[in-house]
Amino acid sequence: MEEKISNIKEQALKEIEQSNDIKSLENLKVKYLGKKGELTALLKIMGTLSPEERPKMGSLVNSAKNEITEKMQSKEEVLKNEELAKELESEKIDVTLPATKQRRGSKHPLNRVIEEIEDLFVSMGYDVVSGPELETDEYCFERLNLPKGHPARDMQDSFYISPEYLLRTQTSAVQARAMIANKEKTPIRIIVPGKTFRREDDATHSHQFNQVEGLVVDKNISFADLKGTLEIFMKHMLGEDTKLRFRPSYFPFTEPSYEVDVSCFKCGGKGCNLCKQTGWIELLGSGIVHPNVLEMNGYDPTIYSGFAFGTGLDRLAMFRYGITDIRLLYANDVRFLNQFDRKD
Ligand code: 2NL
Repeated sequence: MEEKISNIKEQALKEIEQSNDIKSLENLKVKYLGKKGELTALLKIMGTLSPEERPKMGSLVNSAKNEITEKMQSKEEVLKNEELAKELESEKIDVTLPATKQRRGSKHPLNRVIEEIEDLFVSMGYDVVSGPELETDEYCFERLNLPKGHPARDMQDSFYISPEYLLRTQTSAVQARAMIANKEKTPIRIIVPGKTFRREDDATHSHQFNQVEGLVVDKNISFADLKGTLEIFMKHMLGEDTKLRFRPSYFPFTEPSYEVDVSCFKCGGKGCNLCKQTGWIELLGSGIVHPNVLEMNGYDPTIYSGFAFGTGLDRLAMFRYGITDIRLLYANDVRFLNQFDRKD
């Protein structure tokens, strides 16, 4: 019996020592200490021993049991630590590795140009105003000195959705609204960027395009104000060396009217393929607000005067960034757009 206890104990200690995971340790616990375990079996046959032998054997079994339990506990601790170490190892991160680069969107060149223009004009005391894209005939034409039957209405074939409503052909309608809304007739200094629509669709014309128009109405506004403002505008967008040229033109809402050319930013005015050897690029329309327009929108033309201008943002963006094909602005090709990576 004594030897049997000793054998079981030695065998148990050996197996515990050799076990290398918690699961097999659990199995050993059942095998040796469980209800049907080997030591428990020995305790059960105590009754068959002589009364003298019983206490001795009892104490031997118990101490074997204690020794095995203790060994098991310490082994369990060792295994648990090993498993924890493995887990930590697998979760290890190298904080010195370079971060994976996060791809960010880039701002569309048209939006960049719009924001740049807004910042410039706001810095000069202008408000940025917007209005409906679906306009009434009244605000788009009538109030801008384009009565029904006026030949200039044919110049811009428009998208009418009813006899009264159309998609605005120019943002001027918003400016007429601003004049009407200004009951106190305080000075007006606004720019209106926005989408405009015309019924044409070919290689150089899109049915939808972006425009920015400016309007200043106050007492004593003269051509000098228009000239100075457009000079600041164009130099800011295209470089300090930019020169301006005012050519007489016709718009129904201004008198006199001017088309404004800028010196070619590519050749500096010498003549190249971009400016078709002329040294100039046509970029803006402008003029002194027609007295009829002032009057129709609530301003006495004997007291007030104003200037206005308009330009296509697409062309401006193309010149600003050296883009040669207007379709790139609307193709949403990321290879193109990523070149305008955000710096802000
Ligand atoms: C162009 C020409 C222009 C205006 C727009 C305007 C607006 C009011 C009164 C008078 Cl409310 N004028 N706007 C004036 C001259 C030219 O735009 O080529 N745009 C792309």
